[in-house]
Amino acid sequence: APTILRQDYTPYPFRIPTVDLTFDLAPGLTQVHSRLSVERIHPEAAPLVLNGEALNLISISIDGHVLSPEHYQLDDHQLILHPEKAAFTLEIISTCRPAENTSLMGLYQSGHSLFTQCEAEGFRRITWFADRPDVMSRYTVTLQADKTQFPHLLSNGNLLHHQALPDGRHQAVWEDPHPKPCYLFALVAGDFDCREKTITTRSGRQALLQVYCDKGDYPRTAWALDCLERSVLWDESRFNLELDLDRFMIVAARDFNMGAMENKGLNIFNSAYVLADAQTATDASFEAIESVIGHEYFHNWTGNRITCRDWFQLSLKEGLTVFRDQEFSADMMARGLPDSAALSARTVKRIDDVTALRTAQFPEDAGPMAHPIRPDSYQEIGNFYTATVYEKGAEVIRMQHTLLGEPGFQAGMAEYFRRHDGQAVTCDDFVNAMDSVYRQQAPGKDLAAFRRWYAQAGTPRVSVDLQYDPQTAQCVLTLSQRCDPVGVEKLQNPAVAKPPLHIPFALGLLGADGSPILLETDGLSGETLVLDLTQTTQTWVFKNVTQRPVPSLLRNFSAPVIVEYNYTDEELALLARKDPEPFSRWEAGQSLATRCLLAMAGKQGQSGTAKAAIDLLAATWADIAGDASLSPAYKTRVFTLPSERVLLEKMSPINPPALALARRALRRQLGQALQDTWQTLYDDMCATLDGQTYSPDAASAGARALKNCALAYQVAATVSGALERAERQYYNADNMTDRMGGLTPLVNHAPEDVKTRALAHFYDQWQANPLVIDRWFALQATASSTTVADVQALMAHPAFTLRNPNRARSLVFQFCLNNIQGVYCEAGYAFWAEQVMALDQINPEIAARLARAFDHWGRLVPKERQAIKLQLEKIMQRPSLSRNVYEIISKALT
Ligand code: DPP
Ligand code: ZN
Repeated sequence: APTILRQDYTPYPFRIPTVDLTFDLAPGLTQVHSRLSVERIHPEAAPLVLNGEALNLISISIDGHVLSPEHYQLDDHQLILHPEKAAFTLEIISTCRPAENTSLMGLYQSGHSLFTQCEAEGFRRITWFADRPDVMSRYTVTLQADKTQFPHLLSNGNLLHHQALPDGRHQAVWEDPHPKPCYLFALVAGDFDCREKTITTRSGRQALLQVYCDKGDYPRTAWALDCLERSVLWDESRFNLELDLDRFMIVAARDFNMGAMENKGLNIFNSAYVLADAQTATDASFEAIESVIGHEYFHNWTGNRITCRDWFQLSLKEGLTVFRDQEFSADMMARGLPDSAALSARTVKRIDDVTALRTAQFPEDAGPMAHPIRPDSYQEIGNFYTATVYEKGAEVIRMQHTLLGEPGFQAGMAEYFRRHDGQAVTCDDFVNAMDSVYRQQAPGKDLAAFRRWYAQAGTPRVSVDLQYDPQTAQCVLTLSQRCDPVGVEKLQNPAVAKPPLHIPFALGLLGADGSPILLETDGLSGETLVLDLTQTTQTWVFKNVTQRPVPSLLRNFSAPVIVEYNYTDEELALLARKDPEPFSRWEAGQSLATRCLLAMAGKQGQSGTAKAAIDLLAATWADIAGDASLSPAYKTRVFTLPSERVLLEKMSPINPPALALARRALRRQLGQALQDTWQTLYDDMCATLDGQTYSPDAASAGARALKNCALAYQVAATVSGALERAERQYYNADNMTDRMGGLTPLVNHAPEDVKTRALAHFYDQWQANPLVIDRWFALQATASSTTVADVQALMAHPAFTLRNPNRARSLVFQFCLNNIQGVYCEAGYAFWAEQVMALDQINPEIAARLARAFDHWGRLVPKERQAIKLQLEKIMQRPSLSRNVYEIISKALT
């Protein structure tokens, strides 16, 4: 497969100011009549190259004259014309086959409805076009279809008119006043329920907000519409950005590759991120829906009004928009709380975001697919919708926010819109706007070293040295950064020293009793300072430090780096009990737990090896449990041990089964050691929630989380009566969070008959709701006793299909990615390879995601490494691999 290079970018030689599309829609065969106005820019001789895939050509004409085949070249991917005029109208009539399109890119059928997905390169499956984000056009779209089968015909922008046609058909004409790249085109045809509300935007305009769903799902759309309205208000108040449309639609689709898609005015969503009510959705789902609805809405400005010049710039819109959705969720969680509680609520969100980064992005940055947030090359752009581009990209935006402060960052955003509204631009353009504000704020400083974050892959390490001199009352802090070569860098130039990055490093110092020490250095002073680490090694001297301090490092995770500092266990326990900065406080507890787990994993789960540290951890947790100033949500994060996937990154060589064993053993041990604590927490949380009707707000979600966390520890420790309590909670719950809170420990620990009865009851009750049945599959896929044979049996269940991405993810992905005890064996690896190859025939984007399950194979213990390598080679030998899977597997093998 050819490799596309960022440095090869050239502008498109034509403009296409208007696009006029007419669709005759039918699942079996759809006809598309495209009429483009085309204007040559330069150079004179450049041919007009249009992309097209899986299309059938009916006719091409220029200014009304039909072209005969000798006037164009056509192959499976391109249509090439050699127009003589400088401006002309090009008309292309073609057909495509939505019902046969299992890739879910382009126009496809889901249930009885038709949907499109065009980002990144799906539009070329609808009609021949310049399928690249820097060609922006005004769209007029005419949709024609059978009126009974497809009563709703939707596209971007405003509905111009709607009329009946002969033979039971009808027609809708939509016009989008905003020029857009074709990846933001969308159409939907189907029979839906719709919940709607008219709101008044800040400038006094009326806007219609609508959420469409399958018939019967209407009762589960209230939360989504509420989230959408709050997103509109939040973007006005925090970012000064107003909705620019008369109508904003969200449509839920059962079959969808991604989470959702920000098509202008017509967002199409995976139904998992739209539908929720107390009975069917967990607190986590409510929260995820809020975040994804916010994300797609915020793209309206960061992505749609200003879009990407080319796909290497993907993080321009994704990193920025993830940062914005993270801030939206944090603001929602902190809404109405007094300052200290608001800080704690925001920190819970920060902990979850950092955990997601460490779970998915740190491993990516250490593996064969490592790439900078602005990649330099790709074979298949679909493979670069990654945790690096999204989550690390958001961290890079957050660091700019930290460096400029909220007012400075908002000034930078305003400058970005002033310069580039309506354009397709680059990551450099964004940093230029921020840099212009930064230079004004801090004369002599600039973002030159900071820009390297866009160009370098790998997670930097910052090692910390702290020297204290009681005589002079001075504390000397030295920070040193390094970033080892990763991925392709290792092959190309393993010896190259990467230049240092600009790392905003927030820290504080605590006295032996945990009280904060005022930091004074270089004219700065405060209890938290953000140091500008821009060199390989830098030193700071803090004055008037009257006692040996304990450092609180990388507060609020001020940069996406790994900190190295030799804390004693007692120092970690002190920070976990006393650090006034809640993120570092949580981090210290996690570090202590990590020490216990790694020590135990080294000894096959034997806890004796880490007895002192485990006792200290338990004592610390007991204190935290009783700290009334901490919220239940925060405590739950403290009591959640680091996941296997986070821990794997800290082990060398990696031995996953040993880690899983250690984690189970430590959970059991903490369950036993803190029996009374769990009981108290469980009872307290039940009392807090007693008599309330279910609400997904952050405070009650936090109480449920802590209750279910306590219950899970009790069951893990086989405390007497705990299983029965879990069973009662499962059967009597009035909401899905508590139901899952009861069922999960049952599935993992209960005797076979209890477990089977509960699972059968669950299936019976929820079989009509696909999103709930996804939970049923996922729960079994991740249960510690589940084997490859069990998963194969579940795949034979009538409700299972690989064609629906959510269903494939709920069983196959969950098992391969999250069932460490089940999948790390020869049968597990063979199962994984089989599923990658099977999925590749159906849906290459989804297959390529599964293909990455063992990206870290090269760092595993030798026995596992060899077994996985065999499977990688087997996949590689497959003759008809998609470009998506080929890129992943070939990189894994180099
Ligand atoms: N729909 C995906 C997202 O919003 C890709 N743009 O991130
Ligand atoms: Zn996005």
